[in-house]
Amino acid sequence: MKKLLIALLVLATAAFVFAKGDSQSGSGGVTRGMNRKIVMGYSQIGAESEWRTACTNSVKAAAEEYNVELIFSDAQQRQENQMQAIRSFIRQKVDIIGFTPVVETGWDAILQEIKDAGIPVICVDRQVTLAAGKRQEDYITAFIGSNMQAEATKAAQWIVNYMKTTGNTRKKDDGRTDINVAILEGTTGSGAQVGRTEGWNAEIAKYANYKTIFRQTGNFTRAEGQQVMEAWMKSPQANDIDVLLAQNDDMAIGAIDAINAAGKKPGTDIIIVSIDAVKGAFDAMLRKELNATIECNPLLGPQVMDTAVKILNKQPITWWVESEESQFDWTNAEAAYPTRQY
Ligand code: GZL
Repeated sequence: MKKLLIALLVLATAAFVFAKGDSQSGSGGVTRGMNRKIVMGYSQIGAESEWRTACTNSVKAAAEEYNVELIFSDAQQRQENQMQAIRSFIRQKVDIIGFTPVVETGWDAILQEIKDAGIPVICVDRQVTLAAGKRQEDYITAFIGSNMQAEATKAAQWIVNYMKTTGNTRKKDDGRTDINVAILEGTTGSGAQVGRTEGWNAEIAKYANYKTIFRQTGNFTRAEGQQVMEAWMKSPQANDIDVLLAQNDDMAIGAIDAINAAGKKPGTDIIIVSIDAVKGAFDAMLRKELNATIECNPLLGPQVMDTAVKILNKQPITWWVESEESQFDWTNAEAAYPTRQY
């Protein structure tokens, strides 16, 4: 009897393992919404920030969820690596290509190669700028990402409102009306840096008392944001900085370390607003070291896969569906934190 029970247990376990293995290979069957499994080549720019990591994780998780075979390439922030990866995707005859252009320009030739190969392409997160007379829509099947100008407009509006009420403690002390701004820009020439610079400049130009006294790229990384801020805090104008705009949270967090090291109080002596709304920004807001962050949604994976299926099924799509985004500061960060997903 005992031997029979052991035999039955062994058989049951074997059946389960086979089924599980089968269900996995079975999931090799078809992509959700398709009658076959599609192959997507995806060129990601790198892993420079919390935001980028969240975006990559979202794309990979969504590929699993949709049962899309994902050929994923990390370009280490180098455009030439993206070109190589995309040419490899073309050679492999993938069904569809997804890519985040590290910078806006230099894509005309490769987009023509993709078009000649008859492969649809989804641009994710950052946009491209093509040669004069060329339309993105004629080379890129769909764009999925945020409105970078709008994010920076929100940042400028938040700063102006805040400095009118509580933020400008210095104005009371020394009667100055000018508000001096330092700006940490993202990767030079990237769609995020170009768009956020345009959005901020256009909005802040409405207020003559805002003066930009520092502007430099921190390349969207914490380390470079810290290095640049350290240099500014050692400069003769260190004490003139009223506001810091960081074009992403990682640079703001690095700058906060530098401001603390210089013996000043981030969030009080220097009012800081950044963009992304990653968890690190919420931690800094709860420490009262970051004043506000404007959300930029990295959880684009599901939209990428859904759009890919629609394109390959020749269903109608909207070329750009702008991400829905919020903003956070000391009035709502604590309540929002527990449900944040990145
Ligand atoms: C914005 C994205 C930017 C983020 C940074 O959509 O391209 O790149 O703001 C990231 O954190 O590095």
